Amino acid sequence: TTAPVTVAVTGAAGQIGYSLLPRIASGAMLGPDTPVRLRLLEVPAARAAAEGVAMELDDCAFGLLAGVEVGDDAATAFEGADVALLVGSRPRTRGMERKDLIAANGAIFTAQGRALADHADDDVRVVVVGNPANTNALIAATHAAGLPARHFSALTRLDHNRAVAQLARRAGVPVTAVRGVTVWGNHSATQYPDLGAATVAGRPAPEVVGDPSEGTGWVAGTFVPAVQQRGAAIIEARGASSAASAASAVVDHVRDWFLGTPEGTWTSMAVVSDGAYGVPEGLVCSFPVTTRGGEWEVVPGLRLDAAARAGLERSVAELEAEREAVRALGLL
Ligand code: NAX
Repeated sequence: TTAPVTVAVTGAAGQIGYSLLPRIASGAMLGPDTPVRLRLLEVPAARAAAEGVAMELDDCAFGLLAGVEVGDDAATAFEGADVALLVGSRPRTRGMERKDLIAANGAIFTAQGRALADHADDDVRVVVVGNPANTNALIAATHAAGLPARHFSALTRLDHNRAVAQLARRAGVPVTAVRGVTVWGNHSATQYPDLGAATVAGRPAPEVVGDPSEGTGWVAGTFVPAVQQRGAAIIEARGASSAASAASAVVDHVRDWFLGTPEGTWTSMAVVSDGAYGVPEGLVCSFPVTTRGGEWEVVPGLRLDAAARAGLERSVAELEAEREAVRALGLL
């Protein structure tokens, strides 16, 4: 076995934290040979609850868990962190306007970006889950002076996994038969799940689902809105937002980032744009990426049909509006 990897998790007492922490400690995220040391960060009011989660982690007697520390100070939680999972954020409450939400989260992610730069390992990889995830990642990366923006990402893997699962179910195949799905844009209802380059057991997905032409049939009528609205459907059914699936997506995102996407396919991840596919430079946008060893590359040369192009443009417009709102608050 290797030396323990230090993983900091914010929002540790929340519902995603509760599903996520045991998965990390079990080795699902970094592999069965890598011990992990967990740092749980919470707000003071939820610190006691996070201590309770830490007690349960002890009670799991995970062989790979090298230690758990709980705190409400970002500097301490991020000290020497190799991986930082920024799950905690300020939820939207009744009467709160969008700009209030952006301001509240702007303050959190500005402070956490600085704390990461000052205390985390220089090679830390950061995943922002707390919403608005893409823009929170942009804020954190901007304030993390000295850390490469490429080492910050936002989670769109849940959207990606939802798209893969919907396609597999429609085609009547296991999810492992699906390749080449992409989620473009923002982690919001404007995201565009794209099957244009996807295959099912090696055959073009649009053909398999009986929808070979652009913008008609199952893909446009059912698949795209189902993936875009899946978060709302879970809330409707469960009375609470996605948690186990979100945690599982974080595990997948980090595992693939470090251990690599499988040969012959890619995943979706929101990363800082270098202008690829016409996405303005600097926006944190979901792209098709291949990953390995903590690095990522946007998959080049995909052809977007008219619906995908329009969907990406709409989502990018929303990302630009969020960036403008953050700039207007003086947070960038
Ligand atoms: P919960 O409200 O259950 O938990 C959030 C926790 O974060 C709370 O315990 C809170 O005390 C803590 N927190 C707030 N500010 C903090 C700070 N500054 N430092 C440390 N901890 C802090 O929410 P949960 O369901 O766990 O969701 C967490 C976030 O993930 C939300 O913003 C949610 O919208 C977002 N999601 C993002 C997804 C994605 O795919 N990117 C999908 C799932 C989820 O909706």
